[in-house]
Amino acid sequence: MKIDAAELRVARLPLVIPFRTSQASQAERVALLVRVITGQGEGWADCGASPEPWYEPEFLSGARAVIAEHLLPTLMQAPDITAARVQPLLAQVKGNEMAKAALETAVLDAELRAAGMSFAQYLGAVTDRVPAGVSVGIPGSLAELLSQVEGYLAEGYQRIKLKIEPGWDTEPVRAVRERFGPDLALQVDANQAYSRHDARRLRALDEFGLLLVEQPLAAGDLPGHAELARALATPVCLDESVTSLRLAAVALELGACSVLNIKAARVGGYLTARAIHDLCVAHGVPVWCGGLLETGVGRAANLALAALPGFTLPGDVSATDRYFAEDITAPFVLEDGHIRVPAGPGTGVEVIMDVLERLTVSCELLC
Ligand code: NPG
Repeated sequence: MKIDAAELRVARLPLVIPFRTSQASQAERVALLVRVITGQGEGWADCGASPEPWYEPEFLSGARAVIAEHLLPTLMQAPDITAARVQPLLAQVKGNEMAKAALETAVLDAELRAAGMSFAQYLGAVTDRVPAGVSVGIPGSLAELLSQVEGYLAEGYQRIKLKIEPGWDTEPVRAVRERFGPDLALQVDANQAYSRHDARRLRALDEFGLLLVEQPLAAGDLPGHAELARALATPVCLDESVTSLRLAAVALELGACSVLNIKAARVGGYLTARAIHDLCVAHGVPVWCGGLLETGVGRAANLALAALPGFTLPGDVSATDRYFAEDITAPFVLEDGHIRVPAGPGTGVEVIMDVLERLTVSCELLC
């Protein structure tokens, strides 16, 4: 297929509850949505980049610029484009994985819709529903945290992830354990907030029987994570550190983690995400699907990824009402603690254009 035109649209979706991590606080999701228009139909993607470069070096207006100025012109010159050709064609551009992932995903969506195949089928899903976890931001108080966790558990969420930072770690974890008991599937995410000197502080989490501690140290510090992994009983999981298949292999080789969070946006798309999954399966390393507060467009594709056999831990794939009062696709709902994997062609969801138009703050057409 050939890309005739593409639309880059920025939409603002208010969050139902502000979301704070050790790095940033947000009250809305500002989404860069990519629509490719081809002779055989359209494809959509939700680019993972945030407005500020606080989670990853990439950020929204940078992603928009690199797509418009470098990536899209290259793809639009190609006479015959498939999702599998996107990364090789874009290889001259270094980094910018989220921007590349958005284009690969939109092309894959168009390709699969034209072929009548779902993302789940294409990626090799082995289940039609996945267990839902939920990521709980850093709240204003312990009481607020306990009430949020209680609410999520009442809704049926099967795993709770607490955001932590120095000064907000053992106390909230202890409080949640004491209140909800030892059987609660519980993990923590530091978003790089600790340093190698904090090993003792992190070791204090060992007594709580956590599933894992996610990204405690700086993204570039793979040796530090390896050292920490040897010092902790709690399994170390990587997120921000792993932006490619090569880095996933290096991390496993160094023993820098024993669990991996896979986000397709962070690694350049669903094809690399699947390759990292395959690598982890070969190494016996469990993986789970991370989230970036995606709209329904991004969540649909994440659900397909989370249905692959190596995703043995519940992911950050929650129901729509955990994020937004109004989404740009039909809502995803919890069914007995699970979310259904879309089965229709492509991502299997349709964008509700009048809602999207209302939430759009800018839109540019490139042709
Ligand atoms: O459920 O989509 C979700 C959110 C999961 O905690 C989550 N995401 O650090 O992984 C993260 C965090 C995040 C959200 C990071 C938005 C950056 C932007």
